[in-house]
Amino acid sequence: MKTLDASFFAGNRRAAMDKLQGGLLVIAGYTGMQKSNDEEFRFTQESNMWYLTGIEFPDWWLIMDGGSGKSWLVEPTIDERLRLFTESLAAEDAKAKSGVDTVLSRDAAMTMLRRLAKTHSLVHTVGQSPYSEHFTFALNPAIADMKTTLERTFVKVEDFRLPLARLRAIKQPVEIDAMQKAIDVTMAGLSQVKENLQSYRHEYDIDAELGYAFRKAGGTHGFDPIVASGKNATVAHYFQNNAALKKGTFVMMDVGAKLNGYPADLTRTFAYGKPTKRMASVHEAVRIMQAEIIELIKPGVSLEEYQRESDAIIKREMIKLGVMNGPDDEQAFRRHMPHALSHGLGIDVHDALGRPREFQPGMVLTVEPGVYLQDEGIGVRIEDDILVTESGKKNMSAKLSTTF
Ligand SMILES: [Mn+2]
Repeated sequence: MKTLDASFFAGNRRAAMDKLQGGLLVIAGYTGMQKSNDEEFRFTQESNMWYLTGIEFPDWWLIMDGGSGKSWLVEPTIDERLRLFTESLAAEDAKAKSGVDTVLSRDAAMTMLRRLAKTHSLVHTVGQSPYSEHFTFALNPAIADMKTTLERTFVKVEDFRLPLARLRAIKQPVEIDAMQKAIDVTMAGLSQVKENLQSYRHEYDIDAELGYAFRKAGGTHGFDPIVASGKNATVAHYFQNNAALKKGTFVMMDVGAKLNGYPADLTRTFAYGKPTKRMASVHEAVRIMQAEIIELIKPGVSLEEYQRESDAIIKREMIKLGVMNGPDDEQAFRRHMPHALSHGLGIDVHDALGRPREFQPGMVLTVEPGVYLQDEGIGVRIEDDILVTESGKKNMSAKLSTTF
């Protein structure tokens, strides 16, 4: 089986070179970020940098010249004392991992960029996410620092995020295999939780069970897990996972193992103790809408049509539940389903699809409708990961029952 080795990253660089049409691309990997005092967050690489190099250490750069077809890695300057304290990546290992055969120092890279600027007025880079102004957290400074550096050296700097997103949106077989593995591990963890559910006493018992299952399989959590019981499940992104479980409530788990660079993203809502009739009908409504929405997905269907038809399905079920006054009751609709129905899935849990007009084979997206009844303390969400195929779609998590 083909693996995510140097040939994968080299192939990704070749595909990016084609899109560069003789142009230059210079991108910075992320820098390490402070967690507290002298402690650092566990490092996660910027996804485009990972896609093109596989490097998972901070402060590396990649330079690609579409003219010559050549790539260079740039290693960070790390003094010998620091090297004794912190794991770092040797140049030889960086070459083996990425398939890039030249590693430059920062100084040599700056000299080369100034030389390239004599023949190229334009350089491409990976800029900030277009939504980043809405984020409530600090951004990784490496991206802005690189842009500043390039603006000092070149006449014009253009963002190459969209062409890369379009490449990344169409998954290669080797990526689909990696994603299926992460999904399989996540399904196994959630099945285990379902089997043991009545023996747990707290949300954190479930959190621990899932974390154990993911680590034992060689993975990690792909994102902070959500284990939300009772009314906690009416908050879309609950994260405390500490509450005691109460009989006769739902517990909703939105989790994903990450292995080999690719995370799963699955949600199931199980009953702790015996659910009320009302809870059962809310759960059934979400199951029905989710199954119907998945059936809408196939190549050529526009995302606009998908959204419109999905909204109609969700509204129909909400009206049946008596939580919307009619199909035009947008306020109730948004209150009871405040998050996105679907998102791309890839190296990023919320992976850009590159603003496509329609579904294309190779895209992987989540389908995750929910109904959140804040006044009744009931929250239900069900999420599967769907691969768009030539003939329609494949539900990659179909083996995990959606029942409570
Ligand atoms: Mn999701």
